Amino acid sequence: MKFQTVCFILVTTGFAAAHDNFAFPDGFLLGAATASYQIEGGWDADGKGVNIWDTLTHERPFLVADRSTGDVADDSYNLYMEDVKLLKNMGAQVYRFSISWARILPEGHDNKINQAGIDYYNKLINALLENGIEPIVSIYHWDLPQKLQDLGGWPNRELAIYTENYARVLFKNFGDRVKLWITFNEPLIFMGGYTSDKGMAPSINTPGIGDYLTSRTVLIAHANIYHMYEREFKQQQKGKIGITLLSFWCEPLTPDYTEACERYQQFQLGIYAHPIFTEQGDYPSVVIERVDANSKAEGFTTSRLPKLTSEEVNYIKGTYDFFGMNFYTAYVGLNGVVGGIPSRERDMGTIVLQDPNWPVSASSWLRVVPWAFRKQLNWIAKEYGNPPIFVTENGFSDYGGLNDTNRVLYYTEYMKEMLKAIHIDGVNVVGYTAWSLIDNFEWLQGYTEKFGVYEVNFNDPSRPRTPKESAKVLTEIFNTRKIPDRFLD
Ligand code: GBH
Repeated sequence: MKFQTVCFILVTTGFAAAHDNFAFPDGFLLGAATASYQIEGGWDADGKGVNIWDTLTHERPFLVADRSTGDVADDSYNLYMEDVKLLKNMGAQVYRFSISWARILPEGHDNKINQAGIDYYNKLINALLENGIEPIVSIYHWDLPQKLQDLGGWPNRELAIYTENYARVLFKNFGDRVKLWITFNEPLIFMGGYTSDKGMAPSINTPGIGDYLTSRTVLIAHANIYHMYEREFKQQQKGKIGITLLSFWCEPLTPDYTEACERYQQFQLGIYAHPIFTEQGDYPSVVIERVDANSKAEGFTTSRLPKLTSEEVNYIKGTYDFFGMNFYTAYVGLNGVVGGIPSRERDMGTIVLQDPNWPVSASSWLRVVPWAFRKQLNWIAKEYGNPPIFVTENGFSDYGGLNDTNRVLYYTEYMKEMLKAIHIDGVNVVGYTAWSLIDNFEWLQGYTEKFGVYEVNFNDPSRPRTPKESAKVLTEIFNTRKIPDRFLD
């Protein structure tokens, strides 16, 4: 009898503790995310300049799965109040959106400011704040002004200065109210715009060269913005600056391939995170060694990896207040040489595959692997000294429909793994914004892959937004600040 009572107490406290593990800590920020070109439309409205995605969709429509454009998209340029209402109804504390550079500076440079663009973002920011939602602003989410691409785009290191000047305009105009800033979204992906003439904008075929040139410009631009904010704004505005980096978990096919996955991490994440988030700074040594060696073997006199000077290494090191993390999926990794000569893939020397048993989404690259989220969070915490991590994107694609059960499962399972990383492993995760608030223009996949928790009818000129099942579940999670019991096993 006595024994039974003891057992009962142990079981119930164990149960309660397990459930507390699925609650969000005090101060943890919850919300949703979007990006300018994917939702705004108004591509030529009120003085906006042309950007590289306008150019790609207009001049090479065959690159987009459904030959669609972001000309109108969700029409958030006009319907932003609808978006604010959705966020408010969900109980979102934060909204992550990006600013269209060419809407603010039509030609990319700060000599000509488009007041209508400033007005648009002022209206959005003020509406968010009036509704108790804190803005998180991405300075750059892939829509480079065409005029800067005409100068070579990101491989041209002068862009590090132009970006600083653009960011200054944003801090001056919005920094009194915006306190969380992200310099870049996923440079790993947009540097891919310089690796193929069938890929992302600007869709230029200079693999193994244009991408590495881009990484240097982006690192210097990021540091320029961080230091400029410290010098000119931080004392008064008291905001925080981070960068958002994409990574995938790499699970070694067998323990023999642990090195292969480690290399994969350094080539995807380390290229950007090592210079910024480690004590040592600079590109990871494995990246430097392998690109240098391959360049030589390929007959290049100069390495394809443009080096950072020791001044630049010191200047870039430590330029962060938080680590923005986008996370979607995982791969299985092994040794192997793939990719053209030259290319980053070949330099990396790791092949990645997806396990056919992992559940699929509508996106070829995205399978559902919740446990990988916890592993990747731990990898980042360990490698970079447990920085504050803001999960700026996480989400699932399907082909549409309001009964999005698979998206609900994706969110609840991934959030549970994140909460284990927080409560059990001690990873310092401070916020989470779901990708995405609304269905939108999914880059080269156009409108064929849906990521929204609100459905948007793109055939209706008024672009009505309707909650999916996932919006309802996120609403419940945002309001109760825990994973509902029915999703706990
Ligand atoms: C994020 O990238 C982006 O930040 C966001 O804008 C995007 O909407 C979201 O994820 C969902 O993809 O078009 O077939 O060439 C995550 C990584 C980068 C994966 C682009 C898909 C393009 C595939 N994504 N990649 S394709």
